[in-house]
Amino acid sequence: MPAGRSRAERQGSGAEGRASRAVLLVLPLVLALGGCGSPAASPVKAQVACAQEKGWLRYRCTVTLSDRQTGKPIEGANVVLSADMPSMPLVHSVPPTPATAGSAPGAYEGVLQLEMAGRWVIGIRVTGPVSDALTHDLDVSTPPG
Ligand SMILES: [Cu+2]
Repeated sequence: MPAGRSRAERQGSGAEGRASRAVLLVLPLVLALGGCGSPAASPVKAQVACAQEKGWLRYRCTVTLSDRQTGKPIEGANVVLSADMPSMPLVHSVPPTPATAGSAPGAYEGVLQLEMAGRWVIGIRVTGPVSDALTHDLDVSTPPG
């Protein structure tokens, strides 16, 4: 009997160990999804601002690209914006939109027609003098009225 009890106790602590390992695995994923970013090694730094346009769920996103090392604006890049909802895989199909050069050096703008309120992830694909793929989270609220 004492042997049986000690085996049960070991099983119990094993289950706890597995649970805490699962939490540790999930945490970096959650952190990676939060905010705006790219891998630390990325050569490109991107500032992204999306503002609602006239028309429901239309957003103008301005991406300002600079060299992470020198801080200089990246001009003459090809920038394509895309949008997807991570919570609804394969449900939406917002067409990728080429962004055009904005007024400030290194700025690129494109308009995305989203399809519903909720958390969207804006994809920013950069090619040209540098290549990179970045993302930016955009929370779209239900319009008033
Ligand atoms: Cu959706």
